[in-house]
Amino acid sequence: MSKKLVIGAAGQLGIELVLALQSKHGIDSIHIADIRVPENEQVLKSTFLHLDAIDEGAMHKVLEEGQYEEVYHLAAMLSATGEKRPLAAWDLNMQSLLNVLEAAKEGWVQRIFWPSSIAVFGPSTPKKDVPQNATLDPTTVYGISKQAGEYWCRYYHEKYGVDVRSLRYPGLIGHRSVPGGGTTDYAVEIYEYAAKGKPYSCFLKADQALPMMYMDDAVRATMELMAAPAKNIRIRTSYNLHAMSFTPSEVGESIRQLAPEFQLVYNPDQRQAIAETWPDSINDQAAAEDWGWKPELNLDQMTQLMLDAFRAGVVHTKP
Ligand code: AKB
Repeated sequence: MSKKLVIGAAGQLGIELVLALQSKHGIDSIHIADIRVPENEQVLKSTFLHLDAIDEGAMHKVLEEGQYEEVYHLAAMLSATGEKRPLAAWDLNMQSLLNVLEAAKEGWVQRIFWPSSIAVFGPSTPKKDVPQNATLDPTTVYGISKQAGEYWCRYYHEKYGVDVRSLRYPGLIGHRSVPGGGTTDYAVEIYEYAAKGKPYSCFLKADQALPMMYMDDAVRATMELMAAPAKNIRIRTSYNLHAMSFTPSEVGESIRQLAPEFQLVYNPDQRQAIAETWPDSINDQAAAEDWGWKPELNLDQMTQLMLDAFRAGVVHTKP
């Protein structure tokens, strides 16, 4: 039981996590699953399993046959897309999680990682330095599914001893994969436009601060959480995680230090209303105490890395 499976391997986080797991454990130790084929040659060197995560029978067949040491279950519909298809978002986000938890209860999986999000917070949560045990008050279906999922994780841990671990990710910013359907996606797109010398129209307001994290920090947090001794994991709902907090206007200023001609305009859409319910910054002391979490990258360091990567043409292209 030393194999690891990433479900949702074609997604923004999936691609990045598979690359990191491959380089740590070897290509053959990692299996990847998704309903679509990942658009990344390196990722596809691992065994690919076509899987609809909502299909209980198919999921259980894969997990029983695979007998995985670790399953990273990342398949989900994010906040903005989820508001367009609320019932489909609920079905995907909940049913797929329950399929994995049941498989672990059967003993087919030793350890599960499942992502939660800052979307569990809402209007009655404090805006700044949100404590680990703050009120959860989600306003999106995505956020409701993450809140419910957190409690399902704790339930399976307490009732059945399932070793399931989780992080409340902020907006994730990376250049090796494309985000899809999130409220924080602007913070990836903006770099791609800037690197290509194109003006960017931001779908959030200039002063909308949100918690964000460079992808390498997020992947490292995930792997450190999964490598920690089970006795250290005191929180079985989901850990707060923080790295930086910035507004679109601040990221624009950071870009202009390296690309002075960059033009940024604002055309807020329905995603602004979602962003307004989320906090600015998060207190992640519990993660630091329990398994040593410490972010490494700040906004300007991330700007340099993102612009360099997009300028070198390492990645996807949208603009
Ligand atoms: C989204 O914007 O929906 C996600 C998230 C914060 O979980 N990036």
